[in-house]
Amino acid sequence: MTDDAPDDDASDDGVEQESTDSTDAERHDARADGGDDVDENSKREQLDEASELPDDEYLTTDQGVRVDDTDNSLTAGARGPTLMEDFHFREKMTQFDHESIPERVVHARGTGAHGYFEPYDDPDLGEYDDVSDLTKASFLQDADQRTPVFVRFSTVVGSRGSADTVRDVRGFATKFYTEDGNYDLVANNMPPFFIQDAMKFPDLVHAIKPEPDDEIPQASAAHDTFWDFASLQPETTHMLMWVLSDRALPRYFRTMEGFGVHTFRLVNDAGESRFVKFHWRPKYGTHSLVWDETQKLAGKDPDFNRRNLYSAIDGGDYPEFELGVQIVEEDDADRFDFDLLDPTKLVPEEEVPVRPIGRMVLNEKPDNFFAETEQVAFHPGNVVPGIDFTNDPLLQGRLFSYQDTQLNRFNGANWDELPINRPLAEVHNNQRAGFMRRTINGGKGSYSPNSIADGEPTEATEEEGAYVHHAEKVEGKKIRERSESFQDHFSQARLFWNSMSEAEKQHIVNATHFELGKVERKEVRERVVYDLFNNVSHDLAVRAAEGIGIEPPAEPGDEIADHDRESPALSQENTTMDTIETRRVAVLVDDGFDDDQVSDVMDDLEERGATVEVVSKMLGERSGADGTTVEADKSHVTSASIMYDAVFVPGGRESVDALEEQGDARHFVAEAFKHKKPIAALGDGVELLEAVDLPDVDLSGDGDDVVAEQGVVTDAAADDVDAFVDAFADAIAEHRHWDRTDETVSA
Ligand code: HDE
Repeated sequence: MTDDAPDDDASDDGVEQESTDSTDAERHDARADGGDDVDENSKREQLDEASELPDDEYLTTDQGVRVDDTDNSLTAGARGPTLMEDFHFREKMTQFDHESIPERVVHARGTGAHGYFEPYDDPDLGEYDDVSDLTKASFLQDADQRTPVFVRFSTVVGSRGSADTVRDVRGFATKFYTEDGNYDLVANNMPPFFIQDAMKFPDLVHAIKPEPDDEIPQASAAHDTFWDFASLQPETTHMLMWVLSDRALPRYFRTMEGFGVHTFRLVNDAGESRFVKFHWRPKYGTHSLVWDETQKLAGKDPDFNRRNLYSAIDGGDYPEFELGVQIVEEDDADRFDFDLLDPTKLVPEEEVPVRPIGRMVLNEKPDNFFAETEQVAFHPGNVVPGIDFTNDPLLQGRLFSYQDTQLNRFNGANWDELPINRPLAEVHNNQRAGFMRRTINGGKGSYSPNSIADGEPTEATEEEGAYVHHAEKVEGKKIRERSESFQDHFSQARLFWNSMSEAEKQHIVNATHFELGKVERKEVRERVVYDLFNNVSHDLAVRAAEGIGIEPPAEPGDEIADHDRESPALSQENTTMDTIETRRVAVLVDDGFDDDQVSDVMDDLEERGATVEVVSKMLGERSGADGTTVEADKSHVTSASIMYDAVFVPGGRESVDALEEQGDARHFVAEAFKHKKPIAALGDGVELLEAVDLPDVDLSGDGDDVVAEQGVVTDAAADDVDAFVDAFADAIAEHRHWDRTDETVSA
């Protein structure tokens, strides 16, 4: 938005122009401080305005008529037929019958949050002093300017009511309400995609969705049609590695990376364009659930990730992500052994580092799921000056699909007027009709060129802030052909496999046993292993084959990607592990716990930023040996170790004796151990760990110093609580302890 834009003048001097929409003035007012800078509060104000409740607290119909009885239909006699003239009944039922809109064909299950984005003060842009050298996008320039955002996280395959913890790609879509209009970064939590050309998307989605005859299975790729498709479409191989890996099982949305997938362009004021890959990096590290946890959580708390997003916001642990860019000069694009336009490839961070340029904080829950999270409509084609497209054939197809899908979801073209989709930037154009039009546009000038509305709204020049597409030179014959440079399907799949730690590799192998183990057709299982996996890694192919009843291949495949390259950035073992902020710790107690140990350890962990909850057999108050009381946050029936990142067992004779008797308490510790989580015990509490018989772990049974082994921290003497909490915090920061040898049940 530039100061000399003709419409600004119009609204500033208060003269109502024929072409000015009646709601534009309201939008203008809603902008923070009356200034030109968009503030993160202004979207909130706009939404509050839209949801303003009337002063009258009486129940009314949609026509504003007060209602006398909303419990009984109007009938002819107390036991007689219902009368058609009961307008309140008819309206109430009609509204109910039409309460849903078509769920998204993919990404149906989602969770949203409001927040803001702000560029960094001193962006570490290497050779670029200033982000303006890279892009003219105004919301990326000024560290003092906060841009409101709305983010929707989603799973892809399952229906709206499916579980949060399924094995799947996660969507990570962000709408930036910038002063130059809305910009949508519609990203996923994995950097490659399954296919190279949008033409294949309906086939991919038909194959991975529940099978068409019986609609089984829900929210899962573990069935014949998906693997049949994948086995015949080798370009899926790199993405298959990601989907089989821990990345497909994120523990919380706020500890998940995001990737723009495609190569986009950044364009600066001088019209210079560079290629860019977008990254979101979570502040507290990238973490995953283990498979066994996902299965149990799907029953015990199918809203696990959604609930956590909101409890984090409620508790002030605002989810935070850093926006980073990988920049490739246009002249440099040919230096890779893959094509930058191929969306099944990533740019290894070791070759092109990710440069942080700003941060996003999610600090507010939506007020209404339907109006905001369900009705938000993203579109990768929503860009602002300074951000542009490339010829990636997947991206090009998306530019059609998202607009089209919104027409289906909203039954018309006016979805962008809904409060959650409406830009903060002013809107002036000649579109003024269609289903459910909300704006009442005045005047006769609804065409261009016109003279009767003084030619307005007028087109802007580039200097006045108009979006001008990058003038890329394009020529070619009309053909249906996949570029030769898109043909290597195995090198990056191998790069990913090579980069995994041994535990991560084992998880991928375990995942193949589940996913392919559910495939009934043996020839499909064979094709996946022989034609795909065996060209990634012979080791992977053999280990996968062993679990799914097919003959392990004798030799590596003919197209094996024979290199030993690794990219450490791909392994979650290299994620942030120096903080316990926002981690959730369970304290297991019963009556008679050691008062000091409970309060000292809880206080210390909370001071370090962890969230600590008391878990006991039943809800209610528990009393310590010295008479202090704590309120149980959760009972064994409603919780389990799978909902926490770590477990602490304090001492106290009576409490520990009671816990030893409780199967649920013993199971809590044993299960946390199996899932490689940090466990700590003080004083008598160590006895509960002994009762569970944690294999091959040395406990401080002889009462000496703090012992920390494989993430199990104990101090039976309980004489140095500070040292104990230090060791426990180190163990929590590490997240999981893969060195545990117990393989009785694989995690
Ligand atoms: Fe989407 N995708 N997609 N997608 N996508 C949709 O749009 C589509 C792709 C992504 O929270 C749909 O509004 C095609 C890649 C997210 O509302 C639909 C192709 C990436 C969301 C659609 C792709 C995404 C969607 C369904 C291949 C990562 C959820 C509902 C050409 C960069 C947005 C809707 C939200 C949603 C089409 C591939 C991310 C049908 C045709 C690659 C995060 O339009």
